[in-house]
Order: sequence, then C-alpha cells, then structure tokens
Amino acid sequence: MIAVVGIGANLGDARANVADALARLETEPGCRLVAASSLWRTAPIDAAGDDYINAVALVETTLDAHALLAALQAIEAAHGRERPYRNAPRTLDLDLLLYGDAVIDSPSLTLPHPRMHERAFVLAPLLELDPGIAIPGRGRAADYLDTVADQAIARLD
Ligand code: A4P
Ligand code: MG
Repeated sequence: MIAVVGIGANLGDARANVADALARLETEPGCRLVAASSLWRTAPIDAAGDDYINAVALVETTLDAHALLAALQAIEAAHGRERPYRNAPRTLDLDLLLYGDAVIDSPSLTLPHPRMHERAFVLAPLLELDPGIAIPGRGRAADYLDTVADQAIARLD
C-alpha cells in the first residue's frame, strides 16, 4: 500500500526535525520511503508561532492504516512532541494524509485527512511528488491550489 504522510514542525530546529522524520520513515519496520518532497517554509495556518517547515512523503507500507498512524505517533513522541493545546507549536507533527484510496472515519483516524485540501503546506509538496494525484471524495488535488493561493509558502533548496 502507498501512504502519503504530511510532516510539519515549528519548534526547535524545525528543519532538522523534518529531515530526521524522513530518515526515520526510511528505517521504520514495515515501511519504505518511496519519495520525499522538498522542504517548504510556510506561514502558520489556524495557529500561532513561528513559520513551519513542511514536507510530504510517499511511503510504501505493509502496516494497516491504524498501525501506520501509531508508528507515526511514536516518531513524534521520540521528538518530545507535546500537546498543550490545539494547534500548539510542535517539534514534529506527522499526519497520515492518504492511505491508498481508503476512506475511514473512526474516532482515532479520519482518511483522507479532512483538512488536507484546504492547505497550501500540504498541496504544494504533495503536487511536487504526484501532480495528478486525486483525493478520494474530493477530486484532483491540483484543482484546490487556487483556493489556497493566499497562504504564504516558499520552497527551500
Ligand atoms: N487523527 C485522525 N485522523 C488523523 C490522520 N489522518 N492523521 C487524530 C493523523 N492524526 C489523525 O492529532 C490529533 C488526533 O487526530 C490524533 O490523536 C489522531 O488520532 P495531533 O497530531 O495530536 O494534532 P494535530 O496534528 O495538531 O491535529 P490536526 O487536527 O491534524 O491538525 P491540523 O488540522 O493538521 O493542523 N500551519 C502550517 N503552516 N503548517 C502545519 O503543519 N499544522 C497545523 C495542524 C496547523 N497549522 C499549520 C500546520
Ligand atoms: Mg497531527
């Protein structure tokens, strides 16, 4: 199964934290890192604090969606992720954006990620990896770019 993982950080050395998350995805049991986007500097959306560093990864996995989410949360925990309040600045956030074309609405996991199509910090790196990708139930990701054009993002080298 191919899963799409969104990575974000805006606390500590955010760039290093995102790079380390990519390295950990590469070695995570049951996972293989297929591709990683560029790193992007992005203004916080519905959140305060410093700019974020965001990226998106394509992961081939033998884990089911819930087990993959647990693995992502373990990587967050290894980075000392704390959750003092909603959308608080974070050392590392790993969101499961897509799991194949699965549509899931369980208490701990919603797929596709319900806000991914509203966010330039997800769409721009995702479209780098797969310009034609579709979001189940929503259609082509590229069709949402116009609606997020006001969100400040910049690709880093
Ligand atoms: N959960 C349900 N579905 C999922 C999923 N598909 N992937 C549950 C990951 N988690 C999922 O997550 C809260 C709960 O969501 C978990 O217990 C899990 O079971 P969390 O990681 O504690 O909190 P979060 O990531 O802050 O929540 P959420 O709702 O995913 O936040 P958003 O809406 O993604 O917003 N601005 C910029 N520029 N860059 C960012 O990366 N991120 C956010 C977080 C806000 N603004 C941002 C950024
Ligand atoms: Mg999260």
